[in-house]
Amino acid sequence: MPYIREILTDGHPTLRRVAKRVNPKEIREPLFQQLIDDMFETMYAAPGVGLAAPQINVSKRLFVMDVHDDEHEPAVVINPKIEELGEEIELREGCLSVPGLVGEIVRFKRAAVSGLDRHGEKIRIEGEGLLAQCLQHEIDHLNGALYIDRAKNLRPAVTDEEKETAEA
Ligand code: GNR
Ligand code: NI
Repeated sequence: MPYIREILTDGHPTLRRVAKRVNPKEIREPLFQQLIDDMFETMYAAPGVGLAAPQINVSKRLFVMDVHDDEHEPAVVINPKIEELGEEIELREGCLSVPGLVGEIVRFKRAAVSGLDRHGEKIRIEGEGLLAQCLQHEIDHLNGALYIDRAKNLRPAVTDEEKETAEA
């Protein structure tokens, strides 16, 4: 059964490590499948639109995501490679590992990620808006970066909009 794992917060060294690539042979193993299930469980409970493995103290290159729109299914991406597309825009952002804060960050408007799914099959996800923002945010986690490293106007979430960004 999947269970909710503890989400690390800023200050924990695992959040600052460059996560290790996953050996594709490991993907089929029950413990790895459990990790994926637990990541979804933890992301939905938070609630959040994405969660990277280092946030639950697993320094491996994978993340889960569910932006809750009609065009994109919930996804797990293992060993992701990102293409940043289109122009840059400033967006409001939050992170489950930096609870209660929001700030503005410059991101690419569109992004695509290719990698492996939970069966070890190749996948590619491309989009704009929150999906593109989330892809870039999760890749940053795998590289030991947090949005607060580059954010402007970092502040406690006060308005309803800010709270929504801060927690989901
Ligand atoms: O749930 C989340 N919401 C969010 C909102 C704006 C920009 C990025 C994000 S990702 C965040 C979940 C999280 O911290 N993933 O690593
Ligand atoms: Ni985050």
